[in-house]
Amino acid sequence: MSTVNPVSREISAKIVYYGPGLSGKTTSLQQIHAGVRPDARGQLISLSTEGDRTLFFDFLPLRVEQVRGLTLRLQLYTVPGQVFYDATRKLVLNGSDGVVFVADSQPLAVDSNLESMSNLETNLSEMGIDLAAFPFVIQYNKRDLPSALPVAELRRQLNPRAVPDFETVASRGEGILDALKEITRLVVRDLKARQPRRAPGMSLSRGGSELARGISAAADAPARAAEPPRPARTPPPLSAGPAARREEAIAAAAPPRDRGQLVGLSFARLFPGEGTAIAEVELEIRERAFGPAVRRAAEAVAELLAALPVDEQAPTARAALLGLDGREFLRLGRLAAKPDVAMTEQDALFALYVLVAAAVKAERI
Ligand SMILES: Nc1nc2c(ncn2[C@@H]2O[C@H](COP(=O)(O)OP(=O)(O)OP(=O)(O)O)[C@@H](O)[C@H]2O)c(=O)[nH]1
Ligand SMILES: [Mg+2]
Repeated sequence: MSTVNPVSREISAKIVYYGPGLSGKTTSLQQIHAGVRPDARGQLISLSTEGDRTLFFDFLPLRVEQVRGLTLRLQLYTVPGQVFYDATRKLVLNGSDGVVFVADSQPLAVDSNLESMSNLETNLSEMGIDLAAFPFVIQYNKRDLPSALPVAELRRQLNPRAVPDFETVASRGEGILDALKEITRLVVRDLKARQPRRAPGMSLSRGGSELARGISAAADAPARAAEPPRPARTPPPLSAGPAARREEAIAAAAPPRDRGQLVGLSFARLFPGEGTAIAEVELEIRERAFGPAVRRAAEAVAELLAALPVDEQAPTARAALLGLDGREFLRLGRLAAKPDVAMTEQDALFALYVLVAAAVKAERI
């Protein structure tokens, strides 16, 4: 799901490369990685591959400078194309802002292209998204192969809505950046279209209308794509620790009655009935017990990751899948190992922030 950070003036959006097995999704990301200036891209991370096959996903962060001082951060993901990895595809698709469908042009891939396209529609609709109204482009890949079907035939099969489509040879990088530029354009246009005229309650003293659009788009985004019906599975409980301590923490986080508005302010209220660990961390911070606060937050994040419904075992991989910033996740781990005497209020607030971010993201899965 897209987010906007008005302080750093950054918009962040997630684009997913979808399509049948062996169609060229991973190769597309590799070519983007190779074709983009090093200062504009992060590391290409491929999680759990077996030979050529993606078992989990690939991830490539990009930073695109935009006009008027706005920076667009793109997170590109691939899904595993093989039919039996549908649960992973759903997880990767969650919160996406646009999709690039990579079709295989070979005649033997006709059925798997169609199956994958229908699987995409189904998975998006389960998340409350109509593909017809979603930023979407198609790559007809492997155009270099002599057996490649005519583009008109592929269009008839896969592109009845006439979305932007591209002939690509991913293995040589041909057409890949054009497809990426187009999906980026559609994603940004979609963000703008969904923003109200004014960002309510926002003081935009710096006057950037582009930023206003971005902020209000961010405010609006969850209402559209990312409010998928909550699965039956209840989110991981954020609770542990002695019951008395929990009650105390919950009481402290309770809505203020006749106190000042800010007294009792708590992120725990984002998770009615579940934000116990958050309330505990906040209580530790209020009591200036920064070491226990950091450790409690790290422990709660670990519980949250452990409860994710994925096969992947490595915590960093789970954190990446959840959408946590890898550097922040690692920093939390380092902080938790620091001796109490060296722990600062900033450390504890940072730990609280990572925990809240993780809990918000986990709720969306
Ligand atoms: N000839 C040709 N081969 C390609 C092209 N694009 C990718 N390939 C080859 O097709 C094979 C599969 O490519 P991948 O990018 O791994 O496919 P994928 O879509 O990620 O596959 P899964 O991870 O299983 O879903 C590799 O051997 C690539 O080198 C292309 O445009 N032309
Ligand atoms: Mg792959």
